[in-house]
Amino acid sequence: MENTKWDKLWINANIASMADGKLAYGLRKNSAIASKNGLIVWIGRMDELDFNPAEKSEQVFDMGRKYLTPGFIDCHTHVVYAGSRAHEFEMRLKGVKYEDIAQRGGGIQSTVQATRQASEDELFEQSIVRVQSMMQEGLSVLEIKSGYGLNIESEIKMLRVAKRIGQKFNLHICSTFLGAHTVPKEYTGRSNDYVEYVCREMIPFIAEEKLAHAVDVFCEKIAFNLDQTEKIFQTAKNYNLLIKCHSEQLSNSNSAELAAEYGAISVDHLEYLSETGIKSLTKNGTTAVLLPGAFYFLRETKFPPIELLKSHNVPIAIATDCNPGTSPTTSLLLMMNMACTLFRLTPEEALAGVTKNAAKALGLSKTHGTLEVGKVDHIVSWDIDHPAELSYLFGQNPCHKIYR
Ligand code: DI6
Ligand code: FE
Repeated sequence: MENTKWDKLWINANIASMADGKLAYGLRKNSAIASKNGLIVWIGRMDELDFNPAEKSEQVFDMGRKYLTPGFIDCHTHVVYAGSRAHEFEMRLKGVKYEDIAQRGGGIQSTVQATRQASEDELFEQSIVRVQSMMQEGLSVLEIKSGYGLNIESEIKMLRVAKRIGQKFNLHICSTFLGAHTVPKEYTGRSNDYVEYVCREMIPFIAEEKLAHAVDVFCEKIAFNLDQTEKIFQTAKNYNLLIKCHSEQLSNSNSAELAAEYGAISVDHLEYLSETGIKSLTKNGTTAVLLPGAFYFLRETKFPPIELLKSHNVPIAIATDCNPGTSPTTSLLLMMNMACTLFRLTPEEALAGVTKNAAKALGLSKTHGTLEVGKVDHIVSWDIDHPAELSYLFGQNPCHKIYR
């Protein structure tokens, strides 16, 4: 007889399911949730439990009225890299310009040099320190970009480390190829030749080896222009890879519109996004990923057009953008606080930004991002008295336990 027992049952819980509907946070107070084979099979009120939990489920967790949320999803990180740029932080505090540092071979180039020199094991060991820190805050899905290798062997090394991280921590990893992060030194003055290399050699190999799900481009004056970006998008499309774009971060280049026209699942940063760009995001169902850590660390003054994104119903995700140059942080909780304090999102919008909408930004909406029947049972319990505390507290981690 088929075993009809559930695998896991959480009882006496306040469940911030983040499911769409009338209830803020999709909140179900004094409720229970059950899963089997890693998927949620039942969710309801405690007074609907007309059976003995221990007879119904292999494992029973009495949550004592703790709050449960979906597992957190960090949908934009450069967490795999070698070395540190702390010395640049000191230089910038003494007034040295970001651009001047880059001119002197600092900036992304210095991380590229360190990442190319590191062995795969050294790169793995340095990166897992940051991932372990992320996991203290209820992480269940992690997007990891390449982009500090800028040649095929080093880009592959980075993507292999990303895969090993998923295996070591039993984390769901979404790998993104960001070979178009900046022009490497050996191609100085020959950016078009480098784009050809990205399109003709790197993307085909990475697609065939299934080393990445998506392709991303840094479209910016200091990186790649619109024509080069479009060439890379077209190649990504030809190889059935999802499209993302670092868009309108330091200036407006209309890359968000181009990305949306290519069916991008997300455009990211967006400080200089125009209303025309926003309309194309709505039309194409592209998610906006805001990165308050980079905004804060660069002391940016141009805010993303939050109210226009909301009025045009563009889903907003929030991520760490964990990287050594502009956002050296591993804390999604701090990003939630910054999204509210700096960008004026509500706590509910910030929590949706690291769950439901972060899943959208990775093309995972069918299986992740909310606590509903049929979704994965990635559940986190928190020592809080209201879900708003997850954005209200900063520099404090109320995570009780991660069930993955
Ligand atoms: N935008 C950023 O803020 C980072 N990359 C990007 O495309 C900067 C990465 C770095 O400085 O190492
Ligand atoms: Fe980034």
